[in-house]
Formats: sequence, C-alpha cells, structure tokens
Amino acid sequence: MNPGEREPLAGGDAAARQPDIPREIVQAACPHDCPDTCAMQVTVERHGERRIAIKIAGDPHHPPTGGALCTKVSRYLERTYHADRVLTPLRRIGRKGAGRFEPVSWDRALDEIAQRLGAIASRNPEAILPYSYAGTMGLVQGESMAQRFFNKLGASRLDRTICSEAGSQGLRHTLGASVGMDMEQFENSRQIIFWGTNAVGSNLHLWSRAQEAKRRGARLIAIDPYRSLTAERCHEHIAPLPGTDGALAFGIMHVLIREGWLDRDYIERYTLGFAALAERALAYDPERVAHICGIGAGTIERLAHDYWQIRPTAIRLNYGIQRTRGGGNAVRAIACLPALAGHWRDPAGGLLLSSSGTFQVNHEALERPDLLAGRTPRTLNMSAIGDALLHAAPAVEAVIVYNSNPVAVAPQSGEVARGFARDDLFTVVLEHFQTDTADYADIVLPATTQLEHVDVHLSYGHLYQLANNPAIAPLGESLPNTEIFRRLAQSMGFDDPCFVETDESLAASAFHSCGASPYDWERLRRDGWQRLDLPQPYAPFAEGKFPTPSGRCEFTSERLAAQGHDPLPDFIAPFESMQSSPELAARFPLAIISPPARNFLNSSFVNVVSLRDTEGEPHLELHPQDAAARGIVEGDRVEVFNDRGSFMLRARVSEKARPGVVVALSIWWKKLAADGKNANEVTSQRLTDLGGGATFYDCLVEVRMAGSGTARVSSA
Ligand SMILES: Nc1nc2c(c(=O)[nH]1)N[C@H]1C(S)=C(S)[C@@H](COP(=O)(O)OP(=O)(O)OC[C@H]3O[C@@H](n4cnc5c(=O)[nH]c(N)nc54)[C@H](O)[C@@H]3O)O[C@H]1N2
Ligand SMILES: Nc1nc2c(c(=O)[nH]1)N[C@H]1C(S)=C(S)[C@@H](COP(=O)(O)OP(=O)(O)OC[C@H]3O[C@@H](n4cnc5c(=O)[nH]c(N)nc54)[C@H](O)[C@@H]3O)O[C@H]1N2
Ligand SMILES: [Mo]
Repeated sequence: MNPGEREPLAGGDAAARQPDIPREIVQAACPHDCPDTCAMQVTVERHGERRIAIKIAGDPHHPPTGGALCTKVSRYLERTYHADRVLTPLRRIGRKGAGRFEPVSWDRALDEIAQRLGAIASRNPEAILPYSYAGTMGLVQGESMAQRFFNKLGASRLDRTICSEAGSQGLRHTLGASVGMDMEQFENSRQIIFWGTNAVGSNLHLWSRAQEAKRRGARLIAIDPYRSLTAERCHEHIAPLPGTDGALAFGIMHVLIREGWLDRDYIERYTLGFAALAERALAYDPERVAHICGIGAGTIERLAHDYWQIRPTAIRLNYGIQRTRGGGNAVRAIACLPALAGHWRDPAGGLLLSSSGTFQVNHEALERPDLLAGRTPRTLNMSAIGDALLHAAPAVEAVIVYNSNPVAVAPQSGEVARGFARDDLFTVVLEHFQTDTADYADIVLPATTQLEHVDVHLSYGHLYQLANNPAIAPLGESLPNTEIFRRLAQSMGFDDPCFVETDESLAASAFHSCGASPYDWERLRRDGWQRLDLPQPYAPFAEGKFPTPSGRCEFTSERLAAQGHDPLPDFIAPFESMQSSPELAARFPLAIISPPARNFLNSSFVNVVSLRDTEGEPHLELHPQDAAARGIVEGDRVEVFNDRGSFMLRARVSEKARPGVVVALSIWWKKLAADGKNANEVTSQRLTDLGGGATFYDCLVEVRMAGSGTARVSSA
C-alpha cells in the first residue's frame, strides 16, 4: 500500500456539527509511553449504528492532566482515521523490506501463521520469539493474552530492557522500587533539578507544575549535555558530557560530606552504608569531577551548596540519564542524594524517576505464567535483537512483533534490518501502520487503536489508575491485540479456558488492591480514573520505610554484592568517550545523542503529516566550533558515521549542542528520511552496567559534508 493512496477515513474534524446528531463523551486514557498517562475525553457522534469520534481532549478533572493534551495526542484522531491505517491482514509479495503486500482474509492469515508456528514449535518452541514494547502501555493490550499465548507455546522470553531497565535496577537497589515523589507536589518545591530529562517535550504535565513552582519563586536547574527546550527555560543549565552523571553526583556528595551539609539524623535512622559511601566520595573532588564531566569545578561547588541550602529540592530524573554504560550506577548515585540532604522529609522534596512500582499489577492473573508448566525457556534481550536474530543458537526461526517498531528503534539498526531480512525467518507484525518493521513481515495483522478497544492503565509519572473505554468500533477488519492472540490460540488448538477470557474480564483482574480500597473496575471505567489509596500529601520516604531488604535507603547493597556487583555505586565511564576510549575518539571525536523529538513519541506519529511537518526533516545540531572545524554551515547536508553505519541529516549550527556533542532528535521512520536511515544506524548493541539496558547515548561518531569522502577540515 502506498502512503497517500487512499482518502482519509471519515471522522475527525471533518464531521461538521449537525444539531440533531446524538453525541456522547467517552472516558479514555492515553496509551502512549509517557510518564503523564493522561485521562482523555473523546466526543463521539452516533450516526445510526455507526459511531464517529469527532473530538479528543484532556479530562479537566483529572489532576495530572488538567484538561490539556500534548500536541501529538491532540492529533490522535488524525492518527486513528489516517488514510494509511492497515485495515486488513496483509501478506508479503515483494522481497523482505520492500513493503509490497496484498490483502488476505483473516482465516487465511491465521491458518498460515498457525501452520508455520506449529511446525517450528513441534521441533523447538524456543525458536519462536515475541518482540514487543510500549506502543500501548495498556495492561490488557500489552502483555496479557499475548503473554499467555507465548507461555503456552513455551516460546523464548524477551527481556524488555530497551528503555528503563538500567534505571529501574538502580532505583531497586537504592530505594527498593520504582517509587518516588508525587508529581502533584512539584509545585511546592523551592528548587527543581531536571536531570537528564526534557520535561517540556516528554513530561509536559510535570513541567506545568514546575512552572507554577517557578511563579512562586522556585529555582529551576537543568543537567543535560544539550540545551533542550527544558534547559532553555530553566534558571541554570549545566551541560556535562553524556554518561558522566555518576561522577557529577559523586562530586556533589563530596562537597556535602566535606562541608558537613548532611541530615545526620535521617542518615542515622533511615540509610545503610554511609561510611563506605563517604569514603568512596572522597575520591571525587570537584576538580577531578569537573575534568570528567567537562564543566567547571565552581559549578559543582555551587550545585552542592544550593542542594543543601534550598529546601525542599526535588530532583526530576528521567530515563535520558541511563542510556550509557554506567546508567544503572548513575541512577544509584543520584538516588543517594535526597537521603544525604534529608530532602525526603518534605513531600515536595526528594526524587522522581518512576512511580510505576507504587501500583500493584496482578501480572499472574494477566499473563498466566503457570501455562509454562514448569518449562523455563531461554531469555533474549530486546536491546540486542540484531545479534539475537543473526547469531542466537538455536536460531530464532519466527518473530511475532506487536506494540513495537524494532527496525526503527532498536540499536545498531543495520544489524537489526539484516536480521529481519533473513529469508529463513518467519515474521508476523501486528500494527496500525506499515512501519519500517512491518515492511519485513511475512504477514501483517491490523490492530485497533486506543479509540477502538478496552484497556486499563497505570502511570509511571503519577499515582492514578485509568480506564480506557472504546469510543468507536474497530476500523476495517482491525482487531485488538488480545483478540488476535485469542484467535491465534484457537488456530493453534490451545483450548485452555483462559484463551476465551474477555478484555473486560482481563481489565477487571489487572490490579491487586492498594491500601484499604479494593480495585473496582466497574467504578474505574465509569469514572475514568482513580487515585491510589495513599496519604495526601504523599511523602513516600519521610520516615524511611524504603522497600529494600533492610528497610533503609541502601547506599550499599547486599543484593548487588550477591550478584557479583560492586555493593556501592560508582562512576562507570562510557564505553565510547574521549577519556575512556581515546583511540576510538581519535577517529570518531564527537558523541552523538538522539533523544525524542517533541512531536514524535518514539517512532509513533512520525507518519502523521502535520506533526512531521512541524519537526521538518531529520537534523543534526552541532556547536559552532565543531561545525567550523569541519567546514559545515547551517543548512548543509551532513553525514554522521562510525564503524557501525551512517545516516544523513541537515545541519543546524548553534550553541544548543555543547562542544564535542552532536544531537539528532529522534526517532524517525527510516523510510520517511531521504536516505532511508535514522540515528540507530550508528548506535551500538552494548548493554548497561545494570539491567542489560540499551546504550543509545553512548556512541562516538564523526560528521562530514554529505557526499564528501572525508571530514573537510577548514583552515579557519
Ligand atoms: N514528546 C515525546 N515524549 C516522550 C517520548 C517521545 O518520544 N516524545 N518518549 C517517551 C519515552 S519512551 C520515554 S522513556 C520518556 C523519556 O523521557 P526523558 O528521559 O525525559 O527523555 P528526554 O525527554 O529525551 O530527555 C532526555 C534528555 O536527556 C539528555 N541526555 C542525553 N544523554 C544524557 C546524559 O548522559 N546525561 C544527562 N544528564 N542528560 C542526557 C537529552 O539531551 C535529553 O534532553 O519520554 C516519553 N515521552
Ligand atoms: N536512537 C534512539 N533510539 C531509541 C530511543 C532514543 O532515545 N534514541 N528511545 C528508546 C526508547 S526510550 C524506547 S521506549 C523505544 C520505543 O520503542 P517502541 O516501543 O517500539 O515504540 P514506538 O517506536 O512508538 O513503536 C510502537 C509501535 O506500536 C504500534 N502500536 C501502538 N499501539 C498498538 C496496539 O494497540 N497494537 C499494536 N499491535 N501495535 C500498536 C505503533 O503503531 C508503533 O508503530 O525506542 C528506543 N529507541
Ligand atoms: Mo522509553
């Protein structure tokens, strides 16, 4: 199917108001991978049997959402009714990657899949691999029926590490779980440190709270190698080299300890391992840290001073911090700070990386691990899917992709595409659109969007459960992921009753009760959202109560020691940097980071024309010094390259990028870029210190004018 071949499907703003058409408002939830998880209201018109969504808005009553949706999700109707929606099952007729398909019936598609998977499973079910991530964050359309299917099959398991695993492990081994401050408290903070997060782009509703804090006199600081939209709007921007945040945290600790700026009572009562941590911090004097981070020693002194003096201080950490080799340890080191200074005592002080651990998800009920029946299939890491497809033994013979677009988003994309291009690999992709990954499928199956199915959500940025009621019927022949897996199960002859459970029933079993109030799906779906039963105001660690084995904030972790890790956090230098790999840096002297573009959600929305037009074309931001050294000026077409690959973009020269670091806002669909490539051509499949996470921002490259054989060195 060629993009633009069809007219947009009826719906959206095209439907002009006629007074006699009945309307209703459907309570929904944003499904996207974003900490804000907004409550939404969808206005639907009823035209006889047919329901058409005509408007989408933020729920004004839901405190985190406050009636506002981001630009992207305001366009959700445009996405749902997009002319390029995949609306029937498709079967590949061209070579893998070419994107040529023909429609087939559901029966034919399911028969072919069942036959292929059945044959592979009869030899070795571990040769089948699911590949999924957070295209939807819904607990029902995510890993419920899908996981049951793979458990029953005994397929290889997927370690879902691509985004947050390093940081989650860092939190787990320091605070005990992914638990932190209530985002609704940020407006009461006196100082907010945005550490490795572009909240304006990726956490808009927390940013609004920070704006309120600013109006009340709070100081805002950004720690980011790039002058992001957020850094631009803070009082101070500190720009360390990528992957050096662990050192910076130790520099702050060094000054706090040297000056005695410590909440000794809090440390005594609620922490473990202070003496050992203090000894380690001794080695990180500001001069040394300044050299590692590429910032001034005075900046570190002042940061520590203000961190102690200005109370309460909140640290908003986000996952941008942990996409380098030492990401897990960096999160550990930073997570020690609020306990040292006693900021947890105040609800508006402390730290927030993720709140997801506050929710009690009933994974057993949803995913039914008992269907494994005692088998423990191997686990393959999604952050090294290229290697897995090319080199795993026994070989992966079939991949079922849903809620993800690995050919665009996974690191070292050349290897990923080579893996998916294998002629002996059978690939099924459940999708809304003909993505870069869908182009490699043998069979594409049409999935419903959030407007067309039921779901239930937690949030990793606030403290509310949310319900998503379907607003309209599935478009074309599309089906919810759950229904696709139900039908696949039936085609495979899986007759366990759990394969006929409805989405409603799944939603009703998604959570354990929290606190005194039982989880009540019927009430949730009626009201749309429900705050967890937690004290108001919520200060999770004001009196310790860390969910660690010791019940304390663990500066030293026995659990990590038992796994063969350093029990204390430390600074772990990037795999690729001027300081840690000088030989590599001689050939590839620039560090590249590729954080999310504001108008995309990972690779979702890149095909929504109005949003893509706002982002323009893929561009590379370079500091004037780095540009001049290569004879590059604003608007030049440049090529970024290293030993793993290359891709092309338009140069933007400004001081937003710090010297030595170039920035390519992402994640573009490869096929919507002029050269058919994106930033993941150059990223590597190496993994983080903890959790086996991806290291997207640990990457050295060189940049040259497109078409030139070598970097053009100017005499200026
Ligand atoms: N608009 C939009 N929102 C999104 C997403 C999206 O694609 N678009 N993606 C969603 C997803 S999946 C996630 S995980 C979250 C991510 O949310 P965040 O982790 O907040 O991600 P970013 O907004 O990219 O912010 C990361 C920032 O970290 C900076 N950075 C890169 N490397 C380093 C480093 O080594 N140290 C420090 N201190 N900073 C560094 C980048 O320049 C960038 O400005 O956002 C979610 N929200
Ligand atoms: N270079 C670089 N690469 C990165 C990152 C980066 O910052 N830089 N960020 C990384 C991060 S943090 C993440 S989380 C990953 C994200 O990677 P992914 O989780 O793969 O996210 P998306 O690219 O948004 O792709 C999700 C796909 O799921 C589909 N989808 C949505 N809802 C449904 C549904 O209900 N059913 C089905 N079947 N499909 C659905 C969408 O159409 C979309 O194509 O990318 C990572 N890759
Ligand atoms: Mo992510």
